[in-house]
Amino acid sequence: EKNCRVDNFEVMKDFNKERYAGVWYAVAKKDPEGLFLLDNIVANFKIEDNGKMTATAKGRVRILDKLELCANMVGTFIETNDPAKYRMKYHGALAILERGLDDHWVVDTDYTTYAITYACRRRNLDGTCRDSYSFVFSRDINGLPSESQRIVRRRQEQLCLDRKYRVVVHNGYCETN
Ligand code: FEN
Repeated sequence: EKNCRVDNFEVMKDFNKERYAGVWYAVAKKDPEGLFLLDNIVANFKIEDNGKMTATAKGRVRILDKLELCANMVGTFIETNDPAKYRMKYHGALAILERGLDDHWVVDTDYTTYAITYACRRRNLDGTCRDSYSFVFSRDINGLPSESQRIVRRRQEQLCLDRKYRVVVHNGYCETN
């Protein structure tokens, strides 16, 4: 029987942040409630000299209902007992952009092709997730090979988020804006 309790979700075993570093293109996402990055989402993970993981993320947002811009977001990652489960403090380069503290769980990755991340912001009393977001990342802006797609699809089901994802468009908007 299927178990959608967040505490039972499996995450990447022996997660290696050094191998995870570098550029990842979001190719699909499941949105949380409220404001979020729309598309053209590119993340760049780094390991700082002190060993801590940080990341920048760009993505298109729509503010004030009609103004579009590229949000430059900055995240710093706080380690937990599980190497694949981080707390991510993030803020935007512009003060109007949202800031917050989210989970950042690396659910699965092969480091060279795909990654799938998960964040549950709010839980129901039964331990299932009330408000989550998730990214499917690819090293290749053009998407994932079908072998990786099959793996990702299975992970999405395990997160109880199958069919909740949308494709993330990359049309160069954040290279020029
Ligand atoms: C992640 C990759 C690693 C680094 C970071 C990531 C997460 C970024 C998040 C961004 C949220 C942006 C929002 C923008 C916003 C995991 C990709 C940091 C979680 C919510 C608006 C829209 C409209 C408005 C004000 C602000 O604030 N958008 O009027």
